[in-house]
Amino acid sequence: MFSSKEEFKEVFVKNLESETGKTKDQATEQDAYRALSHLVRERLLQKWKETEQAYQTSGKKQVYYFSMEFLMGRLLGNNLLNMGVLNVVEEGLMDLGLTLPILEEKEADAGLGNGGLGRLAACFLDSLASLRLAGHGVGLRYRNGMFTQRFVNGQQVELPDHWLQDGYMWEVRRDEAAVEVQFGGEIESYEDKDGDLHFTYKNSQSIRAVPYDLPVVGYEEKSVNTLRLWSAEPAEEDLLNKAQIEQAHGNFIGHQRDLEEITSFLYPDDSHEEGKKLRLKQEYFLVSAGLQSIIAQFEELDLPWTDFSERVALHINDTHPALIVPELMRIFMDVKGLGWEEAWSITQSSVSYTNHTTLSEALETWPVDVIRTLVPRIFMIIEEINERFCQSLWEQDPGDFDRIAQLAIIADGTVKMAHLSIVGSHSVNGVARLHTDILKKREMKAFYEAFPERFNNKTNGITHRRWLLHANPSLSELITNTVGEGWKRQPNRMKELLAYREDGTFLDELHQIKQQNKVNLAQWIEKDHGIAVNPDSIFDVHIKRLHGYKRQLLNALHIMHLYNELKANPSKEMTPRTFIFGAKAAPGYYFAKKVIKLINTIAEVVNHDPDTKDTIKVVFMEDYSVSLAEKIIPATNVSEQISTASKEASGTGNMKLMMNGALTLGTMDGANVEIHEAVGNDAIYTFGLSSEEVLSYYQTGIYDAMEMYNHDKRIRRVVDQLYHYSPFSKGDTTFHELYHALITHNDEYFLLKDFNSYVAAQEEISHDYLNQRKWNEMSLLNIAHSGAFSSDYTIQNYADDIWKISEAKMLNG
Ligand code: 26W
Repeated sequence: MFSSKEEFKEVFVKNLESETGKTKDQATEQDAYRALSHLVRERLLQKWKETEQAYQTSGKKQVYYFSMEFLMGRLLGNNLLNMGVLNVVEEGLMDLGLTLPILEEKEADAGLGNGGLGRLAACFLDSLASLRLAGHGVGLRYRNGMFTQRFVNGQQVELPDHWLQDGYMWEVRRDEAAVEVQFGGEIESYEDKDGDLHFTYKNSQSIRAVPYDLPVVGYEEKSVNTLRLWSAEPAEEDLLNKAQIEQAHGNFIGHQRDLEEITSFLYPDDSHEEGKKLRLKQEYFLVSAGLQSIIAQFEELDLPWTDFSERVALHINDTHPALIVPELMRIFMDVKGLGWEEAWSITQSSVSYTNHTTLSEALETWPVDVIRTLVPRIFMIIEEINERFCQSLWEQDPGDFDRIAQLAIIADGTVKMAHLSIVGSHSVNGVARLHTDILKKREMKAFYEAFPERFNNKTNGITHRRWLLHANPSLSELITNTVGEGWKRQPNRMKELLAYREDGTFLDELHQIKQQNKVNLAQWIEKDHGIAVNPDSIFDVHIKRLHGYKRQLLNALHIMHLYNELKANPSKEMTPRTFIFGAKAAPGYYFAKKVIKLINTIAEVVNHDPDTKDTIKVVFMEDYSVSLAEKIIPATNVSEQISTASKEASGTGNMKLMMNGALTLGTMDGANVEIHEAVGNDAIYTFGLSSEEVLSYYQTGIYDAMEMYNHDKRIRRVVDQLYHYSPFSKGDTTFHELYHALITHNDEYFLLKDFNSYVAAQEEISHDYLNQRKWNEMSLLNIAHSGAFSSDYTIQNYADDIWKISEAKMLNG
């Protein structure tokens, strides 16, 4: 792209000056960011077009990953890295008196996701492009992404995220590919002269879907794939009609707003299905627009419909895009004239589905009435799918009504989206070994028994390019200097680092890098939060969505416990710690917001108390996001992965932190189990109930939180501090709900049950950290074994087992 630093400087300055009309010295950092991004984007276009052509002409299958969320973060740095020009650009900018990381900060995060599920989708796109696989994302262009979080009086306040405000550098609007999506109205059917049934829509509302494409640059610019984000606009015809009717009423603007509302914001909830009509509208809009454009592309190939599933794989990221199944049926039958059997067989062999959670409150179901009014034809098709499915169950096992009732897609006036997804797919996967086992043995047992061949596991992964190469350049450099370049394409080769586990010089270097990253983060914390933290303390990090099952409250209780110990004995020996939190709570999740308030209150107390402030510091970092994660993760010593066993489907933060040399403090949950297996028992701290134990407690109902409280002084002390007068409660009732969750509601997530083993594990950490040599060796083990969790391997497995796609050859090599 730029053969030399000098060439880069020349084009960059020319670009900057011609775009802004300012001289280089007059230009702002924002100007420089824009000029640089513009330049990069321009240079990508050629490869992007080539990739598209190569895919279309190669005759290979393409996969479309449908997801309501893509948590992309910033793209500039990552694109420069993948294009192989990061160093040239960084050095060139330096000559010009500019700093790349500062320019990168000018880009707004594309925060089009809540958490794990959305970030996984982003990592998958990076791996698809880097492995030269023809795979694209299909999503929504929300005008407001994940809300911006602020703390006022220690409480979370949500501000809208206007990420498109200054114009987004990485999108290309494609008017020519716009399609229309129909909502509502009534369905009328008529028979033609051959006796075939046809359906027409009366009074339905048409909404224009306009795609915006984002380039997804693969490593070494092997290929540039596409993330297509759909935006809702009023359809022209509809606008004209309505304008005529409504101008008199002056309600025209309101009408336009209604139509655009569909892509106005991301639902900020990742664990409770809200059942809001607008959400269902979003889901259908995504599915219908996405499928129409994919089908149009397929039709350009002039192939019979029977070839569809050999050319196209459609993946649904959780059940949110599950309407793919009936929508595909609708298009095949109503628009393309196929019969049911043929349409069904093509649909099933094209569609696959990933489940990301077993939390029952997160499983999507929609009231029949809501679906019927919003998408009447789709509802008819779902009914037919359900009827035929129940019929086939009956034929397999006549008279087993229980089984049919259990598996039916429609039951009790609701449509179960997970059932629709399983029935309409050829593959169903969980996201970590334990999670998939739980699906098979419990949550989806009856389906597993009916269709064992459909179920498989695909343990999650993360892109080592963003999370190591980009986020932690100094560690990456050390790895490269030690084992060569090979690990960048074959991350498993990080295992070659194991040869250095007893090499004092190497371990010292590793330590130095971690220390420097901690100093950098400490500076950031000081600047942003005004809190001075000690870089020699243990950086203990808990970053993820705020949720009961993720147990940030357990971490908080432990800090209260440490405070109590120090207050009782100020000269007590304690390894200094900095507890760092990052988490957003769903706006309507009352409990979660109380936990934020509690942690901020603890911070106020311990950070200022002369008996504790030099030993414990607590920092709750505002507005946790992908780019903030990139700053925190390289500086972490301890990775808190303390979910109630069986609840965290996989976790992916656990992998990012391990890859950056943090030691996991975790329960045997999700992918922690596989991390434990990879690093061995001596390089991880595990504690707490097993998933078997948790599930059996839920079954028997014999757990008694009150008993834990009554029989354990340390537990009683911290729990009482929530309810009675304490330095934290200051005598008011702010934290009573937290007390009630633990005592009155019997501690649903077993915090009290796991408290003592958690404290013991933390004590072991405090002890081990003092032995720097041992700590660094454990850290090395984590880094060395982390390559296995690169999403490149995960994606290769999806490609081989589920999608059946292979590397596409580019036209010019
Ligand atoms: C409709 C409301 C809603 C929205 C999103 C319910 C549930 C979700 C997601 C399934 C929540 C999610 O992000 N799940 C996480 O997915 C990650 C990627 O597989 C896993 O690593 C996490 O364990 C899982 O919690």
